[in-house]
Amino acid sequence: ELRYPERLNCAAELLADTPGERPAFRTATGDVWTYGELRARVDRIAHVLTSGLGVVPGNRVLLRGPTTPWLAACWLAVLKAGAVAVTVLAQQRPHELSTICSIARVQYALCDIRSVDDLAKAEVPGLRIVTYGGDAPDDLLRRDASAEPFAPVDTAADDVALIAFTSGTTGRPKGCMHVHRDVLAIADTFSKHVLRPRAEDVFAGSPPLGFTFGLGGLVVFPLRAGASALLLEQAGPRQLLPAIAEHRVSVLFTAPTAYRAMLAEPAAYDISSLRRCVSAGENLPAATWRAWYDRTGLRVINGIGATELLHIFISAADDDVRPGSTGVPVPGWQARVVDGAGRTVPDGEPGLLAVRGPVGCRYLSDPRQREYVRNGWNITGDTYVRDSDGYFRFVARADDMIISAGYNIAGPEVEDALLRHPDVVETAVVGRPDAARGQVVVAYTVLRPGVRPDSDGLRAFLTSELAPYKCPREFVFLDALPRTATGKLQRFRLRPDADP
Ligand code: 3SK
Repeated sequence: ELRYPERLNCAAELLADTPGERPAFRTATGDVWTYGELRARVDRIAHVLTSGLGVVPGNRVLLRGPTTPWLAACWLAVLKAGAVAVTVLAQQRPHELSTICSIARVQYALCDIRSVDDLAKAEVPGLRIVTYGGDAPDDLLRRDASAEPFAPVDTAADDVALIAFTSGTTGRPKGCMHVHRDVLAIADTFSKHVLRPRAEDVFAGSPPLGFTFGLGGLVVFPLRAGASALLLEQAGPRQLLPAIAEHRVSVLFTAPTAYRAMLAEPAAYDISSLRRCVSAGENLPAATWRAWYDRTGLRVINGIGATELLHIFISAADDDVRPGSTGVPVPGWQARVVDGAGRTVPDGEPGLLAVRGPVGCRYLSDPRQREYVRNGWNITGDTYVRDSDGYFRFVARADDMIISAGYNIAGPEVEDALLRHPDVVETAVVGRPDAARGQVVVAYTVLRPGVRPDSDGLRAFLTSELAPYKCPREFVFLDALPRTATGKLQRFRLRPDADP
């Protein structure tokens, strides 16, 4: 069981122990921030927030900008000052930003100068925006601020530290509140027991800090381990490979799409520094796991996480990995597969994934709390099977099952099979309403550049991989699949009744 003191400021704790001369953050252009420099900059920002702007504990402060050490320092300073960080994505547009600010009652914003236009257009009443990274006189970094150490605000372990927004793949955003204890708990469960980082590790990856997958993987876990993180403003698959090679990255956090895209690149980079590769954000098909293993000899650590639960709660590493399975509950977590009434279903049968552990879902004034938390269990919205050996296997998002002529078909199973075809780069398999069959299976597919679309060839390939009733009736070829700003597939946009 995790035990933390009743009074706890997680930012102070993350910054406390590592010797000042050790590297904390690096950038693609070669800047290195030591722990000593990070501590001094965090303290300066905390002084600006409190003495300069009048921020008091509990105030909500929006953070927006590309992934840089300054953004990470602002996040740490907000928490150290006892305020609540509301981290958003650089891609979010004025309307989304104004909804988030209104739900979270945001009063202040620290914004990278390059991302300020959309925030200004959001026209949030009373919002005080302070920029950083530019040369205007009101720039946060140009303000006179005390160079004295900033004494962390004496927060309780149960005080809210951050509000992370999720819209899932559709719908009005939900604000998930997480407390100081939660931030350390994700490091002391998944990171400590599954990832097992070392102080010499260099972390890097693609998820932005506005997505808790990135916040954990690129800030909380490296700092808790006294390690360093390479923070990349551009972290697409094309930038990741050279960055890993140049900065000798050893721990990689990214999503299945990025692993596939990196595999599609020529093996021109020396990525032998990698020792840990984490995949989350969506399910990692066995075909992708095997292809990465064949290319690198590394066993990807697959995981399922949720903004509601802050980070990963089912996973496996090293010899415990079973390709195609997510893994077992992370130490500290419990998981079950249940029916609609909350009863455990027998092993081998699909049902709803229910989990509980050191972090729980607390939506900010949202009635959907009652759907997510039932009898103390968090119902994640995923359909899973628990195998008899205790491994949890993803089937589909609960609302992504296709029912065709009475058969239940999991879109991801068909996708996994299609991804074994050498010409297929990405695919999403959905149900389309059909008068005769209820639904028919349609595969939206992205092919390797230059490959001619050939539905018959793909169908012939699939008949040797899957039962015929699972094979798509139709193939639609696209240049790219629709995704959210955090890279999650938006299946609903491929359904014929989707909003345009
Ligand atoms: O939403 C997710 O998929 C996720 C995965 C890992 C860690 C955190 C999150 C939010």
